[in-house]
Amino acid sequence: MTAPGLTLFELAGANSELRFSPHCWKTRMALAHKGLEADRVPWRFVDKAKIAFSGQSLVPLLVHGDENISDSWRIALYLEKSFSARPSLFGASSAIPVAHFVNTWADATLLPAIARVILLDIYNCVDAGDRSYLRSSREKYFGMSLEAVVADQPAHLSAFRTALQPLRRMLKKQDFICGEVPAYADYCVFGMFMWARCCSTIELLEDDDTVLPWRERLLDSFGRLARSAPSRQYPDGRPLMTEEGTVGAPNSALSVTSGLDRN
Ligand SMILES: N[C@@H](CCC(=O)N[C@@H](CS)C(=O)NCC(=O)O)C(=O)O
Repeated sequence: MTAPGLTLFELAGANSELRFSPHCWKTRMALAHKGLEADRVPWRFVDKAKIAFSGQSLVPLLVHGDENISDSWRIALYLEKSFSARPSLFGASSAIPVAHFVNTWADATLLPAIARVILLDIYNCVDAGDRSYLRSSREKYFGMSLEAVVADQPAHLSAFRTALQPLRRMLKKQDFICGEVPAYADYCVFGMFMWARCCSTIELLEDDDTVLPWRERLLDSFGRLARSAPSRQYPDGRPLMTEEGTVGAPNSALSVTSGLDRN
């Protein structure tokens, strides 16, 4: 269902079909959960003027009629309230603070851990016009060059996997963070994995990780919405074959494949 006037501004890569923001993915999944479709507008880092009407400078930005809602968490709350007759993103209202904790854990722990693995891949995904902004803003944040941030990639990957331990233990006992069916807390964490999948050929999970079947289930949910989204990474984690037929190494020149071409 396309709700009247529902428009989502999403961060896009050099290929405008590559929508890689972890926070925008939370919103994509939330909309799908509610059975809603939005007009999805590609947005780039340097396009600040295009969303200035919202009084802030970040995406996701959801426009619904006269309402401008930014911040993925606030968008989730807005969707829950505005489309209350549709499947709940949280279940009982008492579950909202717990989902908020999961969102905060994903943003504060998982996001920086993944950034230390894929930051240079992200740089290679963004549009040429976005590169100097991305480099300078992220180098300022990390206090070092992008190359230095990802220099010890194996150690950063290992640190990320260690950070997943609470999730790993939980998913030994249940299919989703929210129980038998997925809901918003799942999407908060899944958005982080979509970020990596979209931008990088690096496989974040080991083959026997119990987080992996959870990620697979979410890739397949809502008619394979996430699996079929353009990305750099095959679902099984194998490296991308470039147009030349060679194996694309992480950080190599970007060729975006549509997931529709893959299994
Ligand atoms: N807490 C916000 C974070 C939004 C955010 O940081 N969005 C990034 C894209 S992933 C952005 O718009 N960055 C623009 C910039 O860095 O200038 C949310 O959950 O939506």
